[in-house]
Amino acid sequence: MRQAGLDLDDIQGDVLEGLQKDAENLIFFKLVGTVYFQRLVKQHVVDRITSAERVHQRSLEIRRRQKLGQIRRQPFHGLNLGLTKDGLTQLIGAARPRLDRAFERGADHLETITSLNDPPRSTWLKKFASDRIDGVFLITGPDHASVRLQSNQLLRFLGASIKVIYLEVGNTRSGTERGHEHFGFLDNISQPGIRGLTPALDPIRRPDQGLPGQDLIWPGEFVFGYPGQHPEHPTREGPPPHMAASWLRNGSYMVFRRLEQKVPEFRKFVVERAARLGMDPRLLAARMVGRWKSGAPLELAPLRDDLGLGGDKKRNNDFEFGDDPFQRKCPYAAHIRKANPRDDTASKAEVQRHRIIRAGIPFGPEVAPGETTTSHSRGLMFVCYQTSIERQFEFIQSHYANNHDFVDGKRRPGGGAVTPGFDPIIGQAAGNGAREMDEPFPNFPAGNRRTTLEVPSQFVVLTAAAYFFMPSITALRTVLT
Ligand code: N7H
Repeated sequence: MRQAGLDLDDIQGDVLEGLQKDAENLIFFKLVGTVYFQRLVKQHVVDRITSAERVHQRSLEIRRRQKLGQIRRQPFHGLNLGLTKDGLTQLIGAARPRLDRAFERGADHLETITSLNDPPRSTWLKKFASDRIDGVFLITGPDHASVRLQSNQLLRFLGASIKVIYLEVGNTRSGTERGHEHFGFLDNISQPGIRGLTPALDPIRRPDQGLPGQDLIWPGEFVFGYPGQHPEHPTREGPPPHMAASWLRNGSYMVFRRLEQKVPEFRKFVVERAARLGMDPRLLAARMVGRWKSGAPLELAPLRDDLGLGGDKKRNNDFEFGDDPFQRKCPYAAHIRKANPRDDTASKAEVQRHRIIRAGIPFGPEVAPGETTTSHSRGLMFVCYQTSIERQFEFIQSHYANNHDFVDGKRRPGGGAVTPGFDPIIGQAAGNGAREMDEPFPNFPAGNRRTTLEVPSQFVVLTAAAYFFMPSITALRTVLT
């Protein structure tokens, strides 16, 4: 069921369903010959940009093959291009329209860093922070070698028109860890469904969901030019987000954050604290995330992992938090309960206006035998899409994850007030201070033991960040080049 008007041919492929990737090179560059770059992009790049339509057709093809039991896939290469505020200014001049406030400020602005409690820019990767970043190429494929080959070809086309500031190739993990991020948890389970693109599995009984538990969101939350969410109703159509210029249509904002993960330190912390609390370390880690490593959500498997549930797309996202009012199954501060509180606040309509589409990829090597403190940089190249960086990504980071009072208004079974604490995965305290999370030990199915988890340091550390606009393919062909 495709909504008439969702112009997938014009939207870049990473935005809605994500370029299918086992490896991805992110090439951050500065423009050095703008006019030359514009000519080369028009000549060699625009026709190679992978559209959302191609990605969508590829997903359908993968599903068809899976149904037939065919696991071999044809290699798929993707190419997308994003531009920062500086890149847009280089291409169309200083008199260009002003976009989203957060985008115009940029991820490396002191105000942004302060409002998100991010580590200072002086601690970011030296190379990344060494010069102005005007844009990013996303080059995806089945493995490092083919992605490097595609990247080299692109860089040859572009010659001296750009200077590469930083590049990094990420890849999905292999074997039984495929699809899992570096702490070991299955990722990419819960994404918003897109009205007009994601089919409802059960259109009669659940017309507002794609897969069970996957709420359908109006596309204007992620791509310009379409209706967004209604501010007061969780499923009704709302107005399209404001566009500063008509060429923003079919474009989207991309947030990039290179998040280093201190895996050996995380593992050691979990084992030590679990012993202190007298609980299984796997349960403690699951209570920090809200899901078990298999992907099984605590709301449906509160005490032990359930591998069948974890891998079952029709069941592993089919839950809300409202019927767990005392965090007996899943702590209020667990990463997924913070990042998408579902029905846990006074207004679901409000929560649905703070959704993002995630499209990141892990980077760095596996933990080496004997690596007890991190000696190789590894983590997640976090990428997400939205039409307001301020209302979507930044809101989740600052008002949910970093806010120890969120979700507010919660009570103990006996009536006392609760401070839920920080998201122990991505929450950041001012000045890199210590964080606390309420109720690491489960009081399930009953019980009244009060516990607090103190998290003295970050296991997820920001090492680079930037905000991009992913223009429509038409804008890349016309206004911008
Ligand atoms: Fe998170 N993790 O391993 O703990 N994330 N995340 N994330 N995240 C999710 O449901 C993780 C980060 C969201 O709808 C899962 O798909 C790690 C940032 C949202 O129920 C796991 C890092 C932001 C969801 C992780 C990281 C978010 C989500 C469960 C950094 C935004 C969906 C898999 C290194 C500010 C919630 C799944 C929902 C899920 C982990 C970053 C947001 C396992 C390790 C920066 C919205």
